[in-house]
Amino acid sequence: MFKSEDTISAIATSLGEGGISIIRVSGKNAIKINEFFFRGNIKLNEAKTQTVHFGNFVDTNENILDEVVVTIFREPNSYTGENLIEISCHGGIFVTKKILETILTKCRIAENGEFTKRRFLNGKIDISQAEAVADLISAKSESAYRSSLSQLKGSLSQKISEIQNKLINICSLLELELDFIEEGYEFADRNFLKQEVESTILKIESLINSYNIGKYFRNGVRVVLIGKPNVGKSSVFNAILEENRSIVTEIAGTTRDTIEAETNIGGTVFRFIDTAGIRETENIVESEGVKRSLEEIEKADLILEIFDISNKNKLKIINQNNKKLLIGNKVDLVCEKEYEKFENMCFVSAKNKTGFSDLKKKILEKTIYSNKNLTEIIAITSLRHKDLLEKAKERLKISFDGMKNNISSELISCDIRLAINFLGEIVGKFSSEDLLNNIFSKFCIGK
Ligand SMILES: Nc1nc2c(ncn2[C@@H]2O[C@H](COP(=O)(O)OP(=O)(O)OP(=O)(O)O)[C@@H](O)[C@H]2O)c(=O)[nH]1
Ligand SMILES: [Mg+2]
Repeated sequence: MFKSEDTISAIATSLGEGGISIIRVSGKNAIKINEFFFRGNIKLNEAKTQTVHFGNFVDTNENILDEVVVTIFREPNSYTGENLIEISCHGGIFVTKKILETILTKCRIAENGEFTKRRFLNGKIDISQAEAVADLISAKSESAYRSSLSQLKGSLSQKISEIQNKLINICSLLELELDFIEEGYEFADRNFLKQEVESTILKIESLINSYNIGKYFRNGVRVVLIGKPNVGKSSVFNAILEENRSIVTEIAGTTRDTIEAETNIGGTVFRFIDTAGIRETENIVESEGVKRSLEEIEKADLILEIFDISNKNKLKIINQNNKKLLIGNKVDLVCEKEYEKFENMCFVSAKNKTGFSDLKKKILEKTIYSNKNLTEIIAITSLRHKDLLEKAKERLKISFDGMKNNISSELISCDIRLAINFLGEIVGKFSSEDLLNNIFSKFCIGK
């Protein structure tokens, strides 16, 4: 077990006015330190683990700072695995800081994420679960919350360890062969091994592909609306958001600047961007708008290209791109037969607000549900995980080619071992200090 001599403390709740604030103290002397400042019916040193005590919190001159409730967690039954105290005081900025300052006369302030780092060092969670804690705290949508919670519960760790176990099996077979090389034994059927490696590569690929979706869960999906002037981009934008966010007029060239707004579709945050209609123009302001529209296309995760299907002159596709949905607007102006001839288009009437639930479904299909292999909500959200998966995949490809070319078992198993190590770094029971600092520095203090 990780044993740190120094005791740390920090405010665990966000600093502002509220009902209560919680100050955490963790480490060898956490209980002793609080004993020093706590005046209640019980001596904290004698209190049992997971018990709660009411009393006064005093400073070094015995002045009462606040009435508090102290919760005791004795090692190993605490968040960090060490002795840990949580002091709940009144939720004012001044009083909370005052109590922390008093405690800090006896110990030091915690660094960002240091409580969770100690939890990791004490083997209560692996590194991918620790990263999920940060994601869970910053989750702003149902999907971000669900995926980080599932990672915290160990879904990614489990998936990785399944893959690792399979690879370890392959390695043992290959390495066993080495011991009997002179006798000419071949324990493992090469075709079987090739299949095993190939199926593992596919599993890893599916995890790599889930990165985009993980990114969507975390950061939201950027959807830009483009099209010729007056086709109804701003009207469609407003209808999706169900609010009159963008100005709509019958004058072509109404929208000049890009306008952004967020809405939640199916539990994920989508950021929609209304843009200026794209056309050749002499007007300096409008042409700057057109330039911005084109820039937005580059940044988008999905493009909605809007057409006015009542106007034949405005049906030319502006931008060829596979991350695009074609939308025929103003269906209220044409008879049904007219618009059935347009293929692959999603039809709406911004005026009558029809077709939008279908459109939202298509938007989800094109983004969140585009990865058909994504069975559960295991979507990797960290670039670090993606890099390691890619490195593992590369090694497995090399070993797969090696098997095809009858390279010696020794070299093949060497590459598979490297792949196992890369996967190991994702969950990393033993990780380098640099890596740990990098991961935990992204946390807030007190976590
Ligand atoms: N009949 C009908 N009119 C619509 C519909 N959608 C938009 N319009 C009208 O079309 C005109 C242009 O709408 P906007 O939403 O401003 O079009 P835009 O593409 O944003 O135009 P710019 O910003 O100028 O490029 C307005 O007069 C709208 O009322 C629709 O579904 N049906
Ligand atoms: Mg507009």
